[in-house]
Parts: sequence; structure tokens; C-alpha cells
Amino acid sequence: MLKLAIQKKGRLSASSLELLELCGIHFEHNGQEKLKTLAQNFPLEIYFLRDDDIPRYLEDGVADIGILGENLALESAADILKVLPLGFGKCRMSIAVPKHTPYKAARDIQGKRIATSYPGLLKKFLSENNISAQIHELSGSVEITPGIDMADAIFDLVSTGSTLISNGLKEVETVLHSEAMLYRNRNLNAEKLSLLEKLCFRMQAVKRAKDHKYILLNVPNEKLAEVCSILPGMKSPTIMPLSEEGWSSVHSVIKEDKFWEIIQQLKDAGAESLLITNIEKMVL
Ligand code: PRT
Ligand code: ZN
Repeated sequence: MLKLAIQKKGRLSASSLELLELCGIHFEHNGQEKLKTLAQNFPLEIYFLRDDDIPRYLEDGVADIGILGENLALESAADILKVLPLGFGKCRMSIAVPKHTPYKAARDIQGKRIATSYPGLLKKFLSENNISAQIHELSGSVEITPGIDMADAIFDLVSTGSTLISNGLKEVETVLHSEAMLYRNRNLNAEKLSLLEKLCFRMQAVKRAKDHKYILLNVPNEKLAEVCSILPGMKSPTIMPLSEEGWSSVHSVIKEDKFWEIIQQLKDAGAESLLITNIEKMVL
């Protein structure tokens, strides 16, 4: 039995549950009231925890694997291993200062008071840049501290940046990028490693599917070469004749992040009647 720790209630909870669901793993979680539950169709026990506790659970082997933000894993300095990036919970850790404070380079925070919930990562950034500053450690609401003269700058998580703006702050230094990641205990036995491999295989298929779209389009035969050169596909596109003479149907897979760019190029190259659908699982 593999023991998986996920966040009980917070930004990573819904996506972690959805990922397990898409991996075909069923379990009861009545509003996550319970601390743990057993999956019905995979040898997995799921622990619902505060995210801050997950690194220690993993290090101590109370849980075997866990989903948490890289930011937290790095801050905890726990001796755990990265297994798989999961593509959600994306954010960055940045330094921000009041919007009218002049700022050119990291040395401008020399001697300043910086509020953060991530003292370890901030200390590392300061020492790498040969800066000395006062670190004010807080457990939350860091963004309000410059406005009440508790700090001159903050070091915090940013996603859209709207929290910074609404507190009159500007982002001046991105220190690291983070996303939700599957981590594991260092000393899993062979049986657990084999279960983990099966779980990762499913997670990768789900993640890959989310990153891609399936596309079908009609193309006049004389434009096929040009259209196919735009479509990367997994190997090469599938081409089938349409019942209308001189036309073909082309099927392929394109990456979500290049989606609109490629659609425009295909239309410009003469493709018509484009149909785009989501992919549920993708196994290479
Ligand atoms: O209760 P528990 O301890 O489990 O949860 P928590 O409150 O400590 O963590 P939670 O749920 O807020 O965040 C969990 C993880 O989500 C973080 O460790 C990050 O890895 C990830 N994540 C992704 C974020 C954000 N995006 C994010 N935007 N965590 C926090 N934020 C904050 C940000 O600091 C700002 O205050 O959300 C606010 C809105 O951000 P903007 O930039 O969109 O305005
Ligand atoms: Zn937390």
C-alpha cells in the first residue's frame, strides 16, 4: 500500500483530487473531513494534511509520496526526492516594493526590512547576491506590511500579481518559479517503487493529455504539403481522403501552448472546417 499526502484544504486540493480522479483512482472524501481514506481500486491510502506538514511526513516516511508546491518543499529543506511536475499551482516567488520606491537592482534592498513567510529561500537569495537585509518572518498577510510601515519590501508568492497591485506594490525581482510537484520519501522499498511507477504512468498520461488538443481539418490536396509542415503531431499527421474529390481530412495532435498560433497558420495555409477536441488520456 502506497501512502499519498495531499493538501486538505487550499489552492492545491481541488487539482490534486481531480488528478487522482482522472487517473481512475476512486475514493471517498466527504468534504475532506477525514484525515485519511483508502482508494477503492488502487493500493493507495490518501492523507489530507496542511501543506506545511507534508515535507516532514515525507521525510519521516509517514507518507511515501506527496503533492506540494516546490516553493514549500525548497523552504522546508526536507530531504525528499522530486518525482514529477504536475502542471498546476503555478506561481513565482518574488520580491516586491511599494510602487513609488525606486528600484534598479537587488542591491537596492541592502539594509532594508523584508517581510516573508519564506525566510529560508529569502536568506539564500540574499546571500547569493551578497546583500544583507533584515528578515521579518510572518505566517501570512505579508503583502500588507509595507503599507503599515512594518517592512520596506516583501518576498512572497505571486500568481496573477493582482494582490501586489491592490496593496500598492510592484514586483521587482523574480527569485524562483514553482508548480505543484509529486515528491517521494528517499527510502521506498521495491514494492512501493513499483506502485509509484504505475501511478506516475497514469499521471503522465493525464498531464500530457491536458497539454495537447486533438485536431481534425479539411484540406484541398494541393495544400496538403504546406498544412502538414505546420502540424508537428506525435509522429506525422493521419491523412484520409474525403468523399469529395480533391480534398483530404487531416488528423493530428497539437500542443495547448501553441494552439492559437498553429490554428491561424493552418487557416492561412488553406485548411477549412477545423474541429478541435480535448484528449482524455495520452500514452506514448
Ligand atoms: O492550509 P494550508 O497550510 O494547507 O495552505 P496555505 O494557506 O499555506 O497554502 P495555499 O493553499 O494558499 O497555497 C498552497 C500552494 O499553492 C502554495 O504553496 C503554492 O505552491 C501554490 N500557489 C499557486 C499559491 C498561489 N499560486 C498564490 N497565488 N499560493 C499562494 N498564492 C497567494 C499569493 O501569495 C497572493 O497572496 O494568493 C494570493 C493571490 O495571488 P495573485 O498574485 O493572483 O493576486
Ligand atoms: Zn500552508
